[in-house]
Amino acid sequence: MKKLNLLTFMALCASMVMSCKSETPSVPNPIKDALAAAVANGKYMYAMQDATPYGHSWQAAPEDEATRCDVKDVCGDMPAILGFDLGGIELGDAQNLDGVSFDMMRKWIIEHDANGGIITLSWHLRNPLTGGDTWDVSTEGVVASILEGGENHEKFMGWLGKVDAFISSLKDAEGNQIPLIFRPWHENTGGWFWWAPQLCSQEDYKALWKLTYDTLHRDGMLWAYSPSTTLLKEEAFARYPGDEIIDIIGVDHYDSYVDDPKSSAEPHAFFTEALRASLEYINAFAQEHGLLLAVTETGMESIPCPTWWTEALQPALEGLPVCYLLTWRNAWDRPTHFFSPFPGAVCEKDFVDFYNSEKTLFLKDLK
Ligand code: BMA
Repeated sequence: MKKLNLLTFMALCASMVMSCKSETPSVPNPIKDALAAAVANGKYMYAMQDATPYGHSWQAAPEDEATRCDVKDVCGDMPAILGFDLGGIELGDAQNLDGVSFDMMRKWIIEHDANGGIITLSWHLRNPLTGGDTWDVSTEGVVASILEGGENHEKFMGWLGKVDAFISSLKDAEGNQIPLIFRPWHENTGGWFWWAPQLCSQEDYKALWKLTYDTLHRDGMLWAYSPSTTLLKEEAFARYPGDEIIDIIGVDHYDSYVDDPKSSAEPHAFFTEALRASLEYINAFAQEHGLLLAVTETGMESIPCPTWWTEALQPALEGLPVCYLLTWRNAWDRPTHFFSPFPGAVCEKDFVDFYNSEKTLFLKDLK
């Protein structure tokens, strides 16, 4: 992270607006400043998951010199934030669960940081108790088994060690640690990951966060808590790990509308209203706890609506201090599994309008 000077300058004002996380003297944090500056200026950054390893019907080869990206092919600019996933690193795999080489991931992270961009990492790790995947919810007590005293504690500490080694290897040209947003244990209010509420107690879930933070935290790292969408706000906050750990709070909220968008005058009203309602109560919590607010995951699979970006997504964020929004990956090998535009997508023109909107920040805006 090197070239955030413009936004960093404005962050001085932003830091006065935001309430402080704690009484302790704050450690300089360029990405926190840049995100706060975006909010202070009424803007939000655009983030995309797996924007560089592949896109709709293409995959990068290790020998590719230039970095390609579906979104760049549409609007001529890179996302401000790139999201990558560490799932698979825990076992020492060379590629993550979606076939992304960790060596290539490191290369893109270093390049994006050098260009002034920001990185966020998620972790769809395997189930340490059953050996199944991250969606294996067949057994209770997985989290309890990896906490101190649990039968899988040593094993899990080894897994955290692999993550620690990867993060440590993210250095810029001057040898400085590249700052990043880490977003583990996400969608914890849903029932689909092994850290789901039906499989672990609130105390164990919070202890998992503390163990992860105590093991991996270093200066410049921001921690994001992102429950999946729920209209029960008590559920979203019951497992909140604490202000001493969390910097960013958000929600993973998708538009699952599947019918012909032309069949109704306002086909996405439900999504827009529901996302907005979630963001409103999360924002109240964020203000109370001195946190940044984000839409940590969103999108509409296959984006059949030509105006989804400007008419479904943007109105949900209007007037709220959202610092970034992330749309999910465009799988190269699943033609309908995409959440971001590519040349030829029906929402292509609308995405350019989204790009040109005075609210959005892409990579060139951070320079
Ligand atoms: C999900 C899907 C999966 C993928 C996982 C982790 O939402 O995209 O295909 O393996 O995310 O990236």
